[in-house]
Amino acid sequence: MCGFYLNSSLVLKTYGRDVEFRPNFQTQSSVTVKVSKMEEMPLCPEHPPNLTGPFIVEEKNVSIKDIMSVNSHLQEGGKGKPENCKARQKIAIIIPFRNREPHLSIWLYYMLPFLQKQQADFGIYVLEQIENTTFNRAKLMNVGYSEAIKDDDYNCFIFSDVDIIPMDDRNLYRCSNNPKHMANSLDKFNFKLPYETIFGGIVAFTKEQFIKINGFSNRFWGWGGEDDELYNRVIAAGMRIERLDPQIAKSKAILHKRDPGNEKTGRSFHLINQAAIFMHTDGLNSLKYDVIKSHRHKLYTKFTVNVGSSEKN
Ligand code: UD2
Ligand code: MN
Repeated sequence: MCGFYLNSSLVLKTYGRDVEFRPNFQTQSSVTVKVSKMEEMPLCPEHPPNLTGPFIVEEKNVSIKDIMSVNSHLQEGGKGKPENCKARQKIAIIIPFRNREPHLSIWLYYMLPFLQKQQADFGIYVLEQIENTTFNRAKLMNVGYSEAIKDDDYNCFIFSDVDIIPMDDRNLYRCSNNPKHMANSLDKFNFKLPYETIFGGIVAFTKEQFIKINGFSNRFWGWGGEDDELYNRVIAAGMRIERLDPQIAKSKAILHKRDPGNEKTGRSFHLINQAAIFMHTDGLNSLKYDVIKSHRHKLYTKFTVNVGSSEKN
């Protein structure tokens, strides 16, 4: 009793609020071991050592159960990190989503092993928009960013369509000194840019870069325009975009019909050229939404959200 008393009062003085954990020596020592292991871990190399280059991406039926069985070491919520080194970036992958389960399965099937091979420290976030509202891809991206930063200390955000998968593991899923356009070499466009300023599909921003442009516009309802407006924000903020060598950036875009609820309305298209003005008031700082449901799946974290409707915005 005396020993315990002495120990706990000592701890009280030294550790303040942690006092209730201290009498348990088991806990104390395991925490110490973990901390020192992290401190000792070297930084991961800039170029992951085990990359093998091009691979074939097939559109096949894969079950979530099968994907789970080969990714058993992931943490709940679709989080992974290298075991023996400390990653240089902490990456949130943000995927806008509604009724695309087969595409999400293919994406996870290829991307979870891909990210681990690249020694990424990552979390996967699926932002699902509720039914009966016009789809708003850009707003879902802002919601994904906002929820991800509440969840973990990410410093890199990769905003990716659910239907694009890289075909070469040298295409590093990382942020750069400037915002990066990563869907610059798609099979459906013969691995060429359809136009020079295209900025759709997959883009990567550091936290600072994304804050600098106030995120995406929230005002693009239905298909199209939001990616071009984003490009204009980047330029207006004095940044430029980067792209990888198209040979390495080769990616598969799954072909599909336009989804119901994501028709082209074109009503926001006049905003594309006004990005420099509206980016200050329309974006992360004006974002409103309700989380209807959040769910930590083994392979991803999903937020089902109400982002409102075009009529009210
Ligand atoms: C192009 C762009 C895309 C976006 C879109 C216009 C490229 C390579 N892609 O893609 O980034 O700018 O045009 O908005 O430049 N989604 C759902 N459910 C839906 C609707 C959309 O999950 O009902 C998600 C899904 O992640 C999808 C993404 O939104 O990949 C973009 O929609 P899309 O695939 O219909 O657009 P697409 O292929 O024309
Ligand atoms: Mn698509």
